[in-house]
Amino acid sequence: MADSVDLGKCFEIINNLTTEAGRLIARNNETRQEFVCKSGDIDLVTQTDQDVEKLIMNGIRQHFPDHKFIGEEESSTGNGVNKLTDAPTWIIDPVDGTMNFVHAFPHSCISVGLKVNKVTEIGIIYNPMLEQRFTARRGQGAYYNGRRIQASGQREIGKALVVSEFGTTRDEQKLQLVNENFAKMARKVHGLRALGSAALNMAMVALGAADVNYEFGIHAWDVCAGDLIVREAGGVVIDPAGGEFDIMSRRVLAAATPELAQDIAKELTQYYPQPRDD
Ligand code: LIP
Repeated sequence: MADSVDLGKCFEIINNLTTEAGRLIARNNETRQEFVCKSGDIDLVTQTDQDVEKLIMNGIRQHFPDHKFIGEEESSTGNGVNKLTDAPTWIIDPVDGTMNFVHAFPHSCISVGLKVNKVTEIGIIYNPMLEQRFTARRGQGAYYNGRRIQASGQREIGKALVVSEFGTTRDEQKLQLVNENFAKMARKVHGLRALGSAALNMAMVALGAADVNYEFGIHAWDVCAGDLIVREAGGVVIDPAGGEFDIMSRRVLAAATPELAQDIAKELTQYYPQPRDD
């Protein structure tokens, strides 16, 4: 089916839509934003999240009426996460890093991936406040504002800059896990950062700025674009226990090299978030 999808046109359209939606996000990021809570008191949604998701979905529908969607905000209402099929499916996080956005901290992004036959063909991560656009098409490399990028090549855990997150839940068991892993990492790695956007964390691995990103509790829309962008930049994306990455598992580990990915996997205390995205 990939042959019957005009991926060049898809790429052009999503680039344009993210630019348009990015203007809205950047304008609204100038002041702190009102929000409502979703699954808990630190899982937030704003009017902008909803407006951007609609803008992107409607824009895609105009050109590709048969395409399907898995959108963060649509998934949190009604029927939950749509099932991933072989049909061309856009996986969308309209504002990844909503907590940052609510606080006018200029580090959030739009993250969009396109899957055809369940294979990711296009990935875009765009922070409109800082004009950072990460893009990839399968087999064609990864780019930062149009410049080809490469993961760092770092193999040594002791020299690795690691990014991870506290996540969007105060569940006691999850918080203990996060803190346990942070403590383990702090003893072993070069540096540890938590910047508040799962998608931008992956983009930093692709850029060669960070060497590792792991997180338990992410969703498909947080990592779909990042998975492709990291791999196209020569990095690896695996399950945090060391096996194959499963986009619906709510678990991710991205790294500059396979050796580093496996070393980090061995260190991590594992956590299997429920429910999965499928
Ligand atoms: C969130 C990320 C956050 C991460 C969460 C979640 P949202 O996305 O930005 O950094 O820890 O797992 O993915 O809710 O802001 O789109």
